[in-house]
Amino acid sequence: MKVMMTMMVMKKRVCFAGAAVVLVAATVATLSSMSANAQSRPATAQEVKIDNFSFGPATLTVAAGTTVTWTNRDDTPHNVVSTAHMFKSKVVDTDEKFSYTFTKPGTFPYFCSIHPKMTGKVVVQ
Ligand SMILES: [Cu+2]
Repeated sequence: MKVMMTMMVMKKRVCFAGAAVVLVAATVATLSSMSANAQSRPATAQEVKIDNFSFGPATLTVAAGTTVTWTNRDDTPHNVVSTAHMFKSKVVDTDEKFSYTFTKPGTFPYFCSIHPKMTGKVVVQ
């Protein structure tokens, strides 16, 4: 009788371990299909953070049709001005945003006209 009980307990453990493996495998499969989707579908929104008197990332590469949003995380007001006069934000205060949608391919440099040493560019593919 004692042996039977031990066997049952062992069976339960094996069963539980098996279920755990299936669960982990299913999770991994879901996660990898999710990241595959993210890679095959180009993002339609991208962000540039303004902090410590710089644009990050300084060069942002996006697909045509992407809306880029600049968010000022600095405690100083900045703006976002296209070198080629394609767009110009108003003064963007702390935690404020400015967005622009890039429709055609090319390289679009911009700067902050309040602090002209702050530069960045968006590469549209
Ligand atoms: Cu600035």
